[in-house]
Amino acid sequence: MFFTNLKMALLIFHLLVSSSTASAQYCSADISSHTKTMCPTGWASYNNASCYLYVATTLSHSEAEAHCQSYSKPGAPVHLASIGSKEENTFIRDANPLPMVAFDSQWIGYVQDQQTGQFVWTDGSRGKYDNWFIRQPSQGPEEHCISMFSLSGTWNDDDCDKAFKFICKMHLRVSHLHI
Ligand SMILES: [Ca+2]
Repeated sequence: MFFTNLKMALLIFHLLVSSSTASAQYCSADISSHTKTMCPTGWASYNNASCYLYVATTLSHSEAEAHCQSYSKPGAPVHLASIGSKEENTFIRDANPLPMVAFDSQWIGYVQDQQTGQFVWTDGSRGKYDNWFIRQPSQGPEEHCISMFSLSGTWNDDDCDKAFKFICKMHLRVSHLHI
């Protein structure tokens, strides 16, 4: 009886410690850019500034964007991945844990505004970096959403209704702007 109670007490203690550790991690990620930031389990971390989730489910571009947004937390918005530099593009390509085949495509958060013809990021990023595959963007009549070829990391404009795997990106350092 004593040992059963002891086991139970240890289990409760373990649960309490685990849950307080988990909240502490989210806290440091959400409220300060000065402490070490943390990505949720299963997300790849880049420069303590952003986290990426590779989703194997295939969805249209707008469904994929909505799915990514559903992971947002206060101070840590999530969208389809924006890519601001060659270094970030290479990181995203190389960190991909999903099985890859040639010309396997994944949605990223780049779309062509059909009013202006300009390419814009769904998370509002204003970077000018791009990494088009040869002869892209081909700007076919239905090609307004951008995917990344998994193996090369190059980009292609494609039909937004196609179902592709996709990459979500969580921004960790925007929270201090809203405090
Ligand atoms: Ca194309």
